Amino acid sequence: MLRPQNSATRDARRLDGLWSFTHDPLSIGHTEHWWSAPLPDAVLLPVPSSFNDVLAQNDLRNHVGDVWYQRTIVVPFGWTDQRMLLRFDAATHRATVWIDDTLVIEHEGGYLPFEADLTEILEPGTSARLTVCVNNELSWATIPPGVVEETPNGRRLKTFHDFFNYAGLHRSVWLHTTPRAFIDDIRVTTDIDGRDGFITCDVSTVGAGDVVLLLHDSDGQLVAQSEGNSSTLCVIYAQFWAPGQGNLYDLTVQLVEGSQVRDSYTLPVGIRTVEVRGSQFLINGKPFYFKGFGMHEDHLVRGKGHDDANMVHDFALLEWIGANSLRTSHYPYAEEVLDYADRLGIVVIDETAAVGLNLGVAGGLMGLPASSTFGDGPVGAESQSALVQQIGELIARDRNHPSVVMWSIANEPESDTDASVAYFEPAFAAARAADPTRPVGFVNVMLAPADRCKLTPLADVVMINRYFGWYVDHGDLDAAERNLEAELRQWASLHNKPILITEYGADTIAGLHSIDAAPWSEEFQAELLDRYHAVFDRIDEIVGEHVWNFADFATTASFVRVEGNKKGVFTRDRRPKLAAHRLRDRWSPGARSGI
Ligand code: GCB
Repeated sequence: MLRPQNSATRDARRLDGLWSFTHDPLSIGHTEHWWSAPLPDAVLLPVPSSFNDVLAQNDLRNHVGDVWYQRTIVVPFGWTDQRMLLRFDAATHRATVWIDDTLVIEHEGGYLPFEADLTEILEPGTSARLTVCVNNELSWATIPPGVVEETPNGRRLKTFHDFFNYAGLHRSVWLHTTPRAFIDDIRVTTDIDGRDGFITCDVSTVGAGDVVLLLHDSDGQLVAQSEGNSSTLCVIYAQFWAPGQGNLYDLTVQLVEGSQVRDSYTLPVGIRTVEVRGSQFLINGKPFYFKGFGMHEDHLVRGKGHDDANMVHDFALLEWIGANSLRTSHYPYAEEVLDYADRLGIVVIDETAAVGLNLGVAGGLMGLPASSTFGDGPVGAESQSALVQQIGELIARDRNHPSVVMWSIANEPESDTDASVAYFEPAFAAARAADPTRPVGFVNVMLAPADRCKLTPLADVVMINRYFGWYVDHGDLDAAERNLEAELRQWASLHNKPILITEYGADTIAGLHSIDAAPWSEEFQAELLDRYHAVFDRIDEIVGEHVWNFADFATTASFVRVEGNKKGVFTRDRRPKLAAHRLRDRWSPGARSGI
């Protein structure tokens, strides 16, 4: 599914703005056919945005169930003889969509796009009522999992992940066209030989016409061309995409019939290679060291709603601090983020929304007996096929982004049981089948150390989250440094793979200072990071460090959270804590550490 774009043959209109909105605490919208008339008790709510924090209403913030969005769409006369499509960049976690009284599409999975073909439904030159029911419930069958509980105070959603369950229309909604004969999909893979680059293109089309490929460099010069649905373009003396160098070419794909261009689509392409060799992670054949963060799509007021200003500012802070990479913890981010990472040369680990598939973590933290997640546990075949489907959709969406260098199948799942292997084998297979060019991994949790983790053999890279000094050895940085080093050396000796530390950090209240670096103070966070870095610098197999987290973020309330998770090195409104300056000293080009 190609993203909407304006081209000589295509029209794309964002439907963003204020939509009619109502929430449905009694779950009566479906029985009352709310799609067939103006929504009852509607207010105006911005799209894109999470619905939770925009209005000052507690019941809406914590609402579990359906919410309804509605607006009028106008179809231009000029769209006669075009295919007309309605696309949602995301609806969290599931959506049902009507045009007037006709149900046109349903989709499950809160962070990936879907679209309905409305060609037979819309009439150019008329308008129509668009209604969307978005539901934010999770279950054992969904990715991520959750449980809806009935309480005397209403329905509550119990989640097994550490971020607020923001929901709604988080990303743009589009009404767009393609010609009747059209370019359906494009897949590019790239290779390098010396100073030359190769772009292999596989194009699928519908309807009559031949495929023509034109490649322009950033000055607009035509540097290569070819014909046919499958072909390879060669770029002599190519400008490669590389970390810190977002060199892109414009690949224009045309569907041509005689002398007529029937359809035209332009895709930015970066030429680069990714490879895991022994314990090294190579980009363009050179060892790469990840410096950066696990992040969240999380901002004041708009929650997980995408916003270009916030995105550009977050990337500006990444540049300021000297980061070269990020992980889309713990779900696929807006495509705008990947586009921008492509342009800036920021390296991305692209993660699914499979977070919370580990009942041992909840039990472990609460001192409860461990219960199994898979096998005898509650997570079974339905969840497994939801994950496989999500991996397919994720890779179909993101495979052409040069910034994406690795797929992360899951964050901190149960991984020390045979049942976890049975659950994840099809997920790894699906990722490898959909994309043989990128490494695949998952993020390991402390409960499954190197000698017990059974999923690591399926992965190309070891990605681990460790909280020595915080959740264990709390406040004791000498013990933390010792135990971290012992554990990392065990990983290095048992698995011949690159090791990337995908999370480490400490909750820190901005403005809290302490001479003796007490936990929660800015000094403690900075010192904890220093101690970790000293260990990383002593172990050759470590290929990167992603601090948890880039910024403070919202979570559900809990006695271990002070108005959210405070492990950010920036506050939620993006002010640097002491640790941010410390990281900048370490990461900036030319800094002392030389990593
Ligand atoms: C983790 C999780 C992350 C949490 C973090 C924490 O291991 O992957 O989602 O937010 O720990 O701060 O507890």
